[in-house]
Amino acid sequence: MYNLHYYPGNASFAPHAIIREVGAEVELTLVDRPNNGHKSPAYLKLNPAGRIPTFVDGDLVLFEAAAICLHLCDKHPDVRLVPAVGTDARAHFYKWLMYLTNSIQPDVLIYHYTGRYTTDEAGIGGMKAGAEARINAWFDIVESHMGPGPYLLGETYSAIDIYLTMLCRWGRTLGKKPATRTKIGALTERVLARPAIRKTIEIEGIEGPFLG
Ligand SMILES: N[C@@H](CCC(=O)N[C@@H](CS)C(=O)NCC(=O)O)C(=O)O
Repeated sequence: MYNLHYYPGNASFAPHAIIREVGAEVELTLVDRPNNGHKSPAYLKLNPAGRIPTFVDGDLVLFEAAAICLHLCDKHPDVRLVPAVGTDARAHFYKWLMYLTNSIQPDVLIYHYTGRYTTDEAGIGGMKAGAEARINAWFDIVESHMGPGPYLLGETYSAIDIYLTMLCRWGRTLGKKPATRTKIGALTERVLARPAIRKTIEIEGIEGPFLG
């Protein structure tokens, strides 16, 4: 049985949702984030970065949400949450996943944890504003380059739609909520209507509008 160390709505959300999509058995371990449980010696043994999530399957211990998502997609190929290897669709899947994790996600983290990225307290406000502008531009690129949809890969739902929806939640306090863009909004609406996603939200106890 899989074990996922999670905290509601955190980067654990995408792997958790994929586990629900594939119908695998999972034991969830709620990280005591308010008391820095993710910095405890026991947790750091599993995840030296002290971040959430961590995935355990027997001897396999994995950190990094996107890596966990890819591994789960590989383990459950029948559910087809990732296109076949070597196809153009797979290449676009890689492109969008890397874009989400390498371009959008870091700037969202700078926006939320600005103080960690500078020693100049007076500059925090400006840095946060800069991060917000960059995040808006990144989401604009998704909106203008994702094709007719309804999903990032067109007609085919995949793991990256879940990942994008998670990042839209993380951006819900921005002046311009990511999912207010037309295509992204339609995509997230479909994702959030899926029983597996609704179940993930319910189990994590996430209340209120998911996208703000
Ligand atoms: N690149 C990591 C980022 C994970 C991450 O930033 N997790 C956040 C929660 S969403 C976290 O653990 N924050 C606590 C901290 O950094 O101290 C991943 O995708 O797994």
